[in-house]
Amino acid sequence: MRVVALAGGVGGAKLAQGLQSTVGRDLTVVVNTADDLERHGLLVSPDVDTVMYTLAGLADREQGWGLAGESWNASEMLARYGEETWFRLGDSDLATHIVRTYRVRGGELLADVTLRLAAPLGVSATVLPMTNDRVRTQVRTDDGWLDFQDYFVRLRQEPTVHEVRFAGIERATVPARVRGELGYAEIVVIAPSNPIVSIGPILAVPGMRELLAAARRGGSPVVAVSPIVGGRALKGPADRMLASLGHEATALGVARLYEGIIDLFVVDRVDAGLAPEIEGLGMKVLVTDTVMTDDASRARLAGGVLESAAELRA
Ligand code: FO1
Repeated sequence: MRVVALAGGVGGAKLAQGLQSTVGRDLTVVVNTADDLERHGLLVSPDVDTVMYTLAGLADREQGWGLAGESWNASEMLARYGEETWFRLGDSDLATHIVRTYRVRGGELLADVTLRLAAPLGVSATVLPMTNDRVRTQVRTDDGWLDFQDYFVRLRQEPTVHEVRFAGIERATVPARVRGELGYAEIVVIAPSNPIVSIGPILAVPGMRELLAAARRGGSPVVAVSPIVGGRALKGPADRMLASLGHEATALGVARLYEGIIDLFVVDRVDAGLAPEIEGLGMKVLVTDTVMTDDASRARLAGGVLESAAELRA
């Protein structure tokens, strides 16, 4: 079963790991790159790296991002040189950014560089960026427009977000390899990532929605898993962001954002009561345990999602 997952960082990486444990090499993960940034002259792709490290079994599981057993000597030295170090880069993680940066600056496409980074780490799935082009999420707060990581890390997601934009998105294109994988996909899974700033940019890459629509026309269902459980985001600011942008901060609010794009929406048992209203949007609903606390729950959710999606193909 060829599966393509669309994912952001931590929540997306967990489900991707469950999917990889189920379908192995038949999984492709298309990852948000609008959170990317330049630090100390290096290109950093936080969500791509979170997915890659998680699929390689190398991630710091407590933090969700970065590498397990990381040391921070370079960061301390950078601080001595007067560099801003609020966005922390571990010593081993730095190697990833160094290799990414010189290969991209040498003319390689980000998609090819990402494939060449994941392979030596032993990742069996195919990890691809949503685009090779530069796209940057910015959020409007009371203090004006901020770069995403300024808001997310430096300001700890405290400011209220009034508006979101993806700078550069109109010129971005879907990488050829992503087009190909979506063309072959038998099931497309939208991971339980922030629908506004993680899945939002992926769906906003010109041509991406059409590729999902073509998959559906070809009989391959698109399934999304709610990142909101009982009205709360499991991680990050998705609940507050939904509310401040005028959406309902519930699984129903997320389902409304995916209306017309998906065939099946997966909600947690605590949200079973929302199922009739979600079905009213023209999608099927799977009610199951969606909170992924360990490898077993990641694999269980992935298995359940794929099984229900496969029934839609039959
Ligand atoms: N998140 C933090 O909260 N603080 C950090 O200092 C930080 C550094 C960092 C470095 C590399 C990387 O791949 C991810 C990093 N993240 C950090 C996570 C990242 O900001 C978020 O997970 C995503 O951008 C949101 O999806």
